[in-house]
Amino acid sequence: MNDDKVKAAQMAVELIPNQAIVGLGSGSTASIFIDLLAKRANEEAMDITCVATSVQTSQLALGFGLKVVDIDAVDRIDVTVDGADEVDGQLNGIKGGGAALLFEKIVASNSTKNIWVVDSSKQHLNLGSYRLPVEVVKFGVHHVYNYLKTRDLKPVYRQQEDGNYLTTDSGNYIIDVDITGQKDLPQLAKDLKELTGVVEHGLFIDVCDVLLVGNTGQAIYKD
Ligand code: ABF
Repeated sequence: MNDDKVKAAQMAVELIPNQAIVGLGSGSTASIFIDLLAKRANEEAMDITCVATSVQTSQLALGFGLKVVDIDAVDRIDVTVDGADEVDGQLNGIKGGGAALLFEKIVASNSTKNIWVVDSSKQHLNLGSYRLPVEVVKFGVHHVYNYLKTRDLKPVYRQQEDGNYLTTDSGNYIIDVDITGQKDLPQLAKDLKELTGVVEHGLFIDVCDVLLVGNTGQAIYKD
């Protein structure tokens, strides 16, 4: 287990109130957080209800004995803890390396506070080292792919090990694009979102409130 991810997850667990509706992220760091949260919830008899960002996370949390409910069973999520693939100095990020970006964004946008847990390898001055995932409905997907090509975004279909296209929890495909050199990310986010067939993309702008960096022990708050 990566010690830096464990440290970030530990820092996050300490920020969870005793009574809260908690959004559970996906990915390896979020999984460590879920394990630690379950332990603390049990030891301190916390009143915690969770909402998961993927089927895998839901199963993991239930396995640890946490109470998991459907997102529509709660009015609001108090705090969500999730990982990220890349984060810039303004706490904007790329997420979706684990293909859970759609549920992650829905949970994040219904959360009062969003905490991201990372190690410092995820921090970059500008976003783009990591390819941006774009979730696209299957019908007509190749037309979206072709359009992304004309935008010079170098699209690549996300594949599984068996060579088939990966299908998300919502039954869509993922196309990963290269955003290196894109100067106006809010505009790119808007353009992608407006593209018919695109369900969501992994650019999370102005979402993260607190970034916890495991190996440096830093808690960076959004301005
Ligand atoms: C999740 O965390 C995903 O969006 C992302 O792909 C993943 C990356 O984190 P980790 O390194 O913790 O697995 O939020």
